Amino acid sequence: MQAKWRPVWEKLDPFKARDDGSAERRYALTMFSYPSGDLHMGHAEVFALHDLLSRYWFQKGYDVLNPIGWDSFGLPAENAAIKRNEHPATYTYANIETQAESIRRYGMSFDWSRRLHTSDPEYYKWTQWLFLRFYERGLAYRKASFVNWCPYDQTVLANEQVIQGRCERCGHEVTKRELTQWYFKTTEYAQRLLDDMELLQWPEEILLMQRNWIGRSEGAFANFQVEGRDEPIKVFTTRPDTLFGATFMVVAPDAKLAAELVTPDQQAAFDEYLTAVKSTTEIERLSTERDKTGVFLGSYAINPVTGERIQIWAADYVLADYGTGAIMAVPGQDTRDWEFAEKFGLPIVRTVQPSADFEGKAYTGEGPAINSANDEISLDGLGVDQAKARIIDWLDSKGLGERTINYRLRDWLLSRQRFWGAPIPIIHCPACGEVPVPDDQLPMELPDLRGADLAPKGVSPLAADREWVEVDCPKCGGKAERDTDTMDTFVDSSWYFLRYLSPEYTDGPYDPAAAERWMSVYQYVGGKEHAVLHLLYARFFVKALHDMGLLSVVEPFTRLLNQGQVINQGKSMSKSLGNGVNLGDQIDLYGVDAVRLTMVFAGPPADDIDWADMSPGGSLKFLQRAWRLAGSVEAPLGSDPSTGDVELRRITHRTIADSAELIDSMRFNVMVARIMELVNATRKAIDAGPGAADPAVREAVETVAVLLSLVAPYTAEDMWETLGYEPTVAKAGWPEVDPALLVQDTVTCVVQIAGKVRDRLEVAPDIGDADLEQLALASDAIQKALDGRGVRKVIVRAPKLVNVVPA
Ligand code: ANZ
Ligand code: ZN
Repeated sequence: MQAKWRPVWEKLDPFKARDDGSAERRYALTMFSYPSGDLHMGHAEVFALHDLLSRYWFQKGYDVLNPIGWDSFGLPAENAAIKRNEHPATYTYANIETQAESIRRYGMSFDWSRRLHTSDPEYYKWTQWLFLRFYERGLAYRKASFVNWCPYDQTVLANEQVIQGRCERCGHEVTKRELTQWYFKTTEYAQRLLDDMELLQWPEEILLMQRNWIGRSEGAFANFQVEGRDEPIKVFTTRPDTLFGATFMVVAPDAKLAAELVTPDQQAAFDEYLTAVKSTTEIERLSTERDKTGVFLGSYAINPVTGERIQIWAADYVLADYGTGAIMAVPGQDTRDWEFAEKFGLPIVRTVQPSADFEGKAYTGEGPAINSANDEISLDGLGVDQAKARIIDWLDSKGLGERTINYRLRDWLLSRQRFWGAPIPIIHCPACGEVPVPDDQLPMELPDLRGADLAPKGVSPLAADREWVEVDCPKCGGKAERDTDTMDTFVDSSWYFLRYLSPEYTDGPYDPAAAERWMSVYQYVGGKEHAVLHLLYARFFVKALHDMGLLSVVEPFTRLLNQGQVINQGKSMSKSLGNGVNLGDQIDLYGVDAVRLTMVFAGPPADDIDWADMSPGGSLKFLQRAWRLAGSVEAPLGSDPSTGDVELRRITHRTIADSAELIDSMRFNVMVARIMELVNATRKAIDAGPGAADPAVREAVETVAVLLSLVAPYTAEDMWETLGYEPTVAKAGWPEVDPALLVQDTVTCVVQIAGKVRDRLEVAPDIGDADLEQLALASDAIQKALDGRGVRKVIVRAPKLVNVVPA
């Protein structure tokens, strides 16, 4: 069937978006793939689910845009290429061809005319162009700081790419390095990223992950004077009400402030400590289980309300890039501070009265403030919220602090010390500083570096190509150097859905008129592993583009569907476990349609699919049963179904109506079950009467073909041909439902009085007990038989029986 239909479809090209205003537009998008190897079972699942939706909208008559491309820059391809001693470009483009062939074989309804690869110069020219627009607005900037470093990939990573202290790509433990790097100012959008979530129809789980990642907390800044230093230390606290209990301070050892505060006699101890801290992951640092470590810096601060002289320590449980990188430690109310104070013998003062039954260390609960008064202000007796408000007002009036909101979200570190990415279009000039590459010189192409050693060494391989690096400054003409870092692949994927809209457009990254017509993406389908990566970055990009006047929408993806994982024998597939399942083998064994059907039928789309529990052979058998129906039909093409068997017609029309509802609510597996029921009913109608010549049978089989076209395109196309139609069934149109055929059948309900049948009622099969009781008692026959007697009890067994017990 593949050999027969592929050329026909490729010639018809039925899935090209028309974009002519002839129908309502719908943008269907599936996450594009990394070209590392051929398609795998995970692709097979996401493609099957995504294609079902797109094909449904095609059938419904929408002008669907369903593009495909490759996220072809990046570490996975680069690492794989290096391992094979190949150039990343060779490896990448070969894989793209392999995947493209597999996708066509899989029968996807893509508009291939919009195909793109993010590693093509025609694409990354615009990635660079966008970078420069961000740069002009101050949304891209360079700064030195301690950054996440992957010792295996020899490159920095964004916070979002550190998963439980490990590199998102290779799984190695991440360490810290001080480097000057490029950032996008995602933090400027923190609040809007939160607020606009209300525009999104996304799984609550993903929204929650983003909300936590952005991590908004309300609190205050408070200033602490330092002995012998002009500038005070500013701290961020969510519990300003506990200020009277701040008995020492802690700064992050890797923050600049620590190095400034350390006194000469503590320098050696501090240096030793800092070295140890650098190899500690953020997860470890924040862990409450870990033994507290730290070092006294030798400096003292003054608590602004108690006037006490308090020690300043450095400890790794305070992070350099959160809040201000310094905290007031309140052991009485904070668990980590308590542990630290206990270990190093620092004073502890409770400022919240614990409840009577409390027997712990730090008390983090509610209670009246205690030990919190001086000559000017008293919080004693106030509850936490009141005390917070009072102290913030006081700090504010004294110029010692202010109310504030803090976000956990960090700016997005975007530069990478690797070859296979878009070069950062900046030139460093000793005289002019950072100079953007002029737009008309874009793309700033990668040097070829064929034959060069691309293995990660901690500096970008681009730096080794002196001829490429050395340029004339675009501003002063003097000797200057190109930036040698490349951009994170997530920059490429933050705007690819816009390039699809006008892939040939040369006046900008996308045609603004096309964006006006198609955006936002109506439905995005892909994995939830991107929750705080791609899905957050793309939202940031779209908001920034909106602010630049380049886009009218503020969100990229209106709806989101996250498919589950395909696992095997209860575990993720992996080489080391030896439980991998090869997609090509499955297709060879059962065919494309059976694999697709199995994926859709496995369960709700968000659930994992254990391939060991699946029966692609069973799917194949079902498809053959469905396919044989087409050959059995005897009623001629165009025969009038209204003259056909009403029972079968009821089932057909109910299946069409239910399928639409089930797809809209993403219950695809149930829809497949309904198609199976229709197939069985049709077979029965053929074999046991009313027979193959009944026009209702033709109607039923045509319906099966159209419904199946969403999941099993080859089988459906073949059926369509047998039924006497021209290809393609993909555009047959969604069958119209006759509402008269949806009216539910009724059942007969027997109404008894004291066990004797007195009436029969025709009722809906799903009638409720209460409704049925009311109906029974209202019946004339029953009222007559009761003859004025009262009712002691009514026993209802909906929908079949009501028994009235008279008084
Ligand atoms: C005093 C205090 C007393 C605090 C108390 C908490 C409880 P969230 O809610 O997560 O934003 N903090 C501030 N900056 C920090 C940093 N760079 N590294 C580690 N911890 C830091 O947490 C805010 C609280 O975490 C702040 O409020 C501060 O401790 C701490 F009973 O200040 B708190
Ligand atoms: Zn210059």
